[in-house]
Amino acid sequence: MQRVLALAIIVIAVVATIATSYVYLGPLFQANSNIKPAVKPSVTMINIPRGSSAVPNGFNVSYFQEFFLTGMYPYPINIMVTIGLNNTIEWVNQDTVGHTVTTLVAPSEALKFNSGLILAGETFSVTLTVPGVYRYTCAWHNWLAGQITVKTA
Ligand SMILES: [Cu+2]
Repeated sequence: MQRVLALAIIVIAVVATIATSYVYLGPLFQANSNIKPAVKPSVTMINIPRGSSAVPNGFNVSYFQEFFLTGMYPYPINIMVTIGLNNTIEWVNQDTVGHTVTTLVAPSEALKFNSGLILAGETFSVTLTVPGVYRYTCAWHNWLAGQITVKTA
């Protein structure tokens, strides 16, 4: 009986942590910013769909690695998003394998964020506090690439 009670408390704690962490993430990361957003900070979701680990036809990894950094890469970037300053992006891994969100290009004053491995079914969030263009890829599956533009207005 005691063991069941302990288990129930753990389950409630985990659920509460998951439910509340999402809410607190934005305000936490904004604490040091001097620029107040005109609107309430928003969260943009990017889904990593099931089957994303399969290499698409015509993908050439060396070509990608040569041109993605310079912005001249003609292969369609899967994701292009524009968000406001201090807004959050959340990646949701709906695939059956792990992926990363690894920043290769970022504005000079910004951190090149790296998610580490986002396991199947897990999420990763980042709040971007420096305007400009960010380009990221999955470290394991380079075709999972994206570009984020953060605008001040
Ligand atoms: Cu991947």
